[in-house]
Amino acid sequence: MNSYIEKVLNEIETKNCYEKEYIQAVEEVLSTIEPVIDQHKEFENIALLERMTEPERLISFRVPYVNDEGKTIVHRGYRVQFSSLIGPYKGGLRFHPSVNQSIMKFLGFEQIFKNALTGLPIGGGKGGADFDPKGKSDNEIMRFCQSFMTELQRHIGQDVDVPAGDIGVGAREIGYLFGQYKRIRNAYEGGVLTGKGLSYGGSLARTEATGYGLIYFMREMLSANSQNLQGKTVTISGSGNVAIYACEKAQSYGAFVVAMSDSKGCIYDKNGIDLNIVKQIKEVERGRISEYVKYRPEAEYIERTSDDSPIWNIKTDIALPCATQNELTLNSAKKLVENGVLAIGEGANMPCTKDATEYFLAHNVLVAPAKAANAGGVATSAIEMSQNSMRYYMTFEEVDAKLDTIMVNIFKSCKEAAEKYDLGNNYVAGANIAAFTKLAQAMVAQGIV
Ligand code: NDP
Ligand code: 2IT
Repeated sequence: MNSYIEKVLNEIETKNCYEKEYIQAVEEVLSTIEPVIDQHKEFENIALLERMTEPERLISFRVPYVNDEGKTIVHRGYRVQFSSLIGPYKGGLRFHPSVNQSIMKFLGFEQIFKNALTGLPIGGGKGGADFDPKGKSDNEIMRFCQSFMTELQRHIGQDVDVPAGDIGVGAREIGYLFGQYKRIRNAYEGGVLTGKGLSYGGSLARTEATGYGLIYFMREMLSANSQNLQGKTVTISGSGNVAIYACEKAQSYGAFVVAMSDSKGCIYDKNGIDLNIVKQIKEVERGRISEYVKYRPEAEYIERTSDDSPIWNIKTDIALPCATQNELTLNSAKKLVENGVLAIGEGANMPCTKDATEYFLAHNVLVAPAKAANAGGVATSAIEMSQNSMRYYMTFEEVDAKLDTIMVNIFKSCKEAAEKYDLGNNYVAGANIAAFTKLAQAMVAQGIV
């Protein structure tokens, strides 16, 4: 390995020894950009990698709220303002009990590269709290969001840092967060949050964007390898925002989606998933995916019993991990390859473990890497910001067409970077190299900051 990369990786492992997801995300990027670093000996002297891997700012704060029983609960909130190199910090908020500093930093780091790939003027950030919205009343969610925003508001702004949704943060949470921001700041700063409701500044197609974008990227990747989605069997982990709209778009291209999941298990419907049932259970009732079999008794529910999700044991042409980090392990990768999988599309952030990704690439499975393949969500957030600045709304078709073009261009960047460095169809390395090249140029241009 290049000695500069090795030195930086060693320092990062020592300095952040408790942050395993963060180390994993950095290792994944640095191990693939070696050909670029080899050509730029000057980067070491200006500590380019050290600066790129150190967040500009990391904020951690107390979030107390009173639950419906009158008890006070304290959570920990975060915002990692990772990089403002090419635009205001931009990235989602995650509310999930697993949230910690390592997960925030890994997501913030990934976001810088993803946002660079979109070609739009957005820097990278991420935030959230170790709060579980599951089973909470609307009033509890509202009080939590208000408390979270009471602190967060002093760090964000439409030209400073623009949060959005992620796991556990959807339209309901964004509404409560926006209301509290506006109340405290006494200004209608529409572009301070994205993923807003359509009645107060949201963009058409933002809800669908990440899932649709994933399928647009998959379409491009398959087509570059003489394949297409028509008639392909697809399995999709998760049943949240990304999974649902990936399913919708895949079905519209004639793919046959047979399985979806949540953290407790998966459903296998050999006749094809009825997405209206999934939407009713998840978007309206906020229920569990297991309830699907009540509506479709011919479908099967398989409970999860280990780290290896049962969904990856199902034979499929295309697997779309759209739930969470490290949800697709080496064991699962082996099973998928044994069953003849053709392509993987990462809808979630870092869903494949490093050894799983390496196994796929070594067995000629096409991999659409998260930074590129799920960038349609944040790209459409940037389109929402520009609509807010213009005080104007685009139609669904206009936004969707822009999203499609952005995904086509992202795939092109990944492919061209892979070809330039003789990496064949390794789009994982291609995405990292394309994004890194752009960021490095901006970093050199802006001096030592
Ligand atoms: P949602 O909260 O809408 O859905 C999350 C889904 O993932 C649920 O089905 C959930 O199941 C499942 N899940 C969450 N945690 C785990 C876990 N530890 N193990 C197994 N399953 C889990 O989130 P999104 O759909 O918005 O996000 C999904 C992924 O996509 C995340 O990795 C996110 O970072 C990424 N992403 C999201 C974007 C967006 O625009 N929303 C943009 C780009 C990436 P359960 O209900 O049982 O918890
Ligand atoms: O991981 C992601 O890209 C998101 N959760 C979306 C971020 C955004 O600002 O829309």
